[in-house]
Amino acid sequence: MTLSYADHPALQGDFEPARYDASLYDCEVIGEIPAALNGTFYRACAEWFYPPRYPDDSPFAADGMITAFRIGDGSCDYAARFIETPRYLANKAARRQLFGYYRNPFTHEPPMQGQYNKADTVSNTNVIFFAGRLLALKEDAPPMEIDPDTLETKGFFDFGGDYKAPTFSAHPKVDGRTGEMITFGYEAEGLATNAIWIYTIDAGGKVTSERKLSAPYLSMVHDIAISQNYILIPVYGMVSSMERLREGKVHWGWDTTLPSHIGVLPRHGDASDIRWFDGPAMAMVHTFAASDEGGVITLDAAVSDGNPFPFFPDVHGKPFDPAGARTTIRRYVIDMNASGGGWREERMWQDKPGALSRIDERFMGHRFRHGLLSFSDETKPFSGDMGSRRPTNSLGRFDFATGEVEAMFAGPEFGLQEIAFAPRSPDAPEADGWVMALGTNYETMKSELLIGDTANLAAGPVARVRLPFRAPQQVHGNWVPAWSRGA
Ligand code: V55
Ligand code: FE
Repeated sequence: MTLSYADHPALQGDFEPARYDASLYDCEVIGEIPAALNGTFYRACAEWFYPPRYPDDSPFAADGMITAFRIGDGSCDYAARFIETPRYLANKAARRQLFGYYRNPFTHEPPMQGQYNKADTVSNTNVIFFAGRLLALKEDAPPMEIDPDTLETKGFFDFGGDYKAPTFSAHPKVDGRTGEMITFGYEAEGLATNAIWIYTIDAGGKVTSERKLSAPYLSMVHDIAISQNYILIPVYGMVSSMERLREGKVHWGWDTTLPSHIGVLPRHGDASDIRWFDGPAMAMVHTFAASDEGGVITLDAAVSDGNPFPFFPDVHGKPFDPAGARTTIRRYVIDMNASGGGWREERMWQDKPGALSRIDERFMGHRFRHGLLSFSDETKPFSGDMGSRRPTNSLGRFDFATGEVEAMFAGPEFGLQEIAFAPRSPDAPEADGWVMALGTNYETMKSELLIGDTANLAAGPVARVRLPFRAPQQVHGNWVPAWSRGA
């Protein structure tokens, strides 16, 4: 049996699989890690332990890994570990990839054929610390609990059986003041169903409500937003059906002909209180956050007009359009007092593509002013080679009130992953603290964690934590302050 990645053009260079667990005490640091920075930067990563069964499969089906940068007293220790999902363990036992296309159980090798949810999830999308537990998330299955210290896999977690949906979003929202989680599962009544089940879970981990919705049509619901009074649910033309799954296709296809929708559910209302607003085709894969006042909701998000994912083909056979995939920051204004069912769209920051959008999460569900993002500043030099692609090279703090951005350029050798934000103290002003992101140094092809201070982003990184190898590819990650773990 051969095991090789050579036939997989997408798994070369920076994307060559990092197949190892790792543990590294006291990393090399250039500059100085701020003495007051105390906590752990957890990253959820996607790495093919065995190559995909189909070379054109989506990277979303790569195995989940968790990495941890533990920072305190100016030092940093590093650890990385594969998540032991049932799929990862079955593949290891068979010494090959038993599973077919992303979220298509009809394409799995017998005896895995037809098995999905807990059987074929890769738990690779996000990692959060909530109610005393570290949870790795993937939107096609329940959370996977991970030991926050050893990174060992503990198993699926369903909040004592009170979380009933078979799926759980990778982007739950936690109210920055109350600590309440608003989360959901979609395809909640089985594969290719348009059921979305919304849950609230209190800060102690107790499920406090369940609401069952039907979307206008089945689409990827990767992220939602919460404001003070509402839950916002975007639905857009990333579609699926049992028919396409039976035909042996990758789960999602893009359909430009469909209108998009935003569902508005009162945070404390019933499922029947949902109102669906409609607009032209767009893809709102990720949101920054939302806020409302006097019944007028503003929802800020990085949005594209067309298909953002080249590996999810157009259902009408149109070729992939890179221009349509470009995300820009937009504000959606929804007036709950108006009788109409539309929204007003304002385009806010148009010249910097690839924005990975976050806010200071202490302000989630409340009035906020700043976005925090990784982006590609195409005016800056790049000393590496990515072919026609341009690297994500900057971390920014965007001011929604003025439209201004302050930015930290990582340096010409770096390609960055998603930003994480560490508040300076529990009650520091909004977006005041440190930003960080993992980067590949294209001169060494090794990874570095770059840390900047929001007080002077233009000065560049204050510390570079250098790993003697390339770390796995991040999807999403979060800074978990020591104070939030009661440490
Ligand atoms: C996304 C990512 C996923 C997934 C579904 O970025 C949507 C969107 C990394 O996995 O499974
Ligand atoms: Fe995401």
